[in-house]
Amino acid sequence: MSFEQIKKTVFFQIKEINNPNELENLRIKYLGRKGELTLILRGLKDLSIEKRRQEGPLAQRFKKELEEAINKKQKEISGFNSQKKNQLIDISRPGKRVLSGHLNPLTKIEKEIRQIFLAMNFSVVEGQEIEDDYHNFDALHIPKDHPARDAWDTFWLKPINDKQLKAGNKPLLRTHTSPMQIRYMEKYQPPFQIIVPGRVFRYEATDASHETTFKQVEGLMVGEDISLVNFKFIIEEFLKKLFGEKIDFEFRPSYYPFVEPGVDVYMKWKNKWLEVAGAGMVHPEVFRAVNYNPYKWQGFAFGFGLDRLAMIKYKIPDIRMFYGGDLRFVKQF
Ligand code: YSA
Repeated sequence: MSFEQIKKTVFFQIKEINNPNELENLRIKYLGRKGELTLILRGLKDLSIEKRRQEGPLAQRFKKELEEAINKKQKEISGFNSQKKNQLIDISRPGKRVLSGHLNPLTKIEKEIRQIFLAMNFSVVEGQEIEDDYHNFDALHIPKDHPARDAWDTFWLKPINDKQLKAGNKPLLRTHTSPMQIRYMEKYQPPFQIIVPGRVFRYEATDASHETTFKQVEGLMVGEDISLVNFKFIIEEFLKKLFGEKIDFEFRPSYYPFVEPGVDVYMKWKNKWLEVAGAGMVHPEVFRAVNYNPYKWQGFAFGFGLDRLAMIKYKIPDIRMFYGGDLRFVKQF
């Protein structure tokens, strides 16, 4: 075979080969001691000086290309074979541990709380994090300039149009989940019982039990004969299901403009009493704001601090750990 003929066929042949024996045979055929290319190269010395100068370098380059193509194919074939070997499963070998992610304790406790209330026939409603001052304050009987507004230090947002400049429409990050009481009652008629889990925001200093962003679970039950006794029963049932029968908690009188009477729920944390919820019987003015007849309907409402419940349940000493992003913390749950 001439040099040109070999060139035309050999690379095509290499492409078709898929086992090491065939490849070795090809190598011997062209590059072996008596191989076709070897003989051509050996014959160069018999050519005239001019022809040798012309064909010599071409033949050497071709030899190099051929050797490289063979080496490359060899690697391909051996890689393929070892891959094939790896595909055989040795079922006697110990299994490989699959690393799984972890739920943040706040997500975990929220899931549990949703289940507890669903089992008590409550519906779960989602709210919005960007609110207006009417729903966050006014409709909840907290008028502008009322000192009670100070209890909810607010992140105000920049109005994006003229409408949002007007009192009542001013945008803010909700400071509590209670505005959803208003939004729900504006849309639906009683009787009903709902919870609203969600994130809230406060412009305040942080410490072991205070964050600027935390979660609350709002609750609202409205009907014709709802009393403080129903409220007490639901709260006790909820806490028992979340913490077990042996729990340390107490109710204390409190004040919120949107309830009458107002109550706080306290639980033991790090051997101290910690407020875990604000609550009470819905104020008649709140019912008036949503066009409910306060002589016909009664209701109770509550707002639990979800982070604080999680701190007590999982014995977490500082609320800021939830948002610290330390995986060693999250992996414990
Ligand atoms: C009251 C009466 C109702 O009819 C309905 C709801 C409420 C609760 C009211 N909306 C409210 O936000 N009250 S609160 O300011 O005392 O917060 C409620 C709970 O959220 C607290 O008991 C506490 O558990 C938690 N909390 C408050 N500020 C917090 C906080 N958790 C973490 N960081 C903070 N900065």
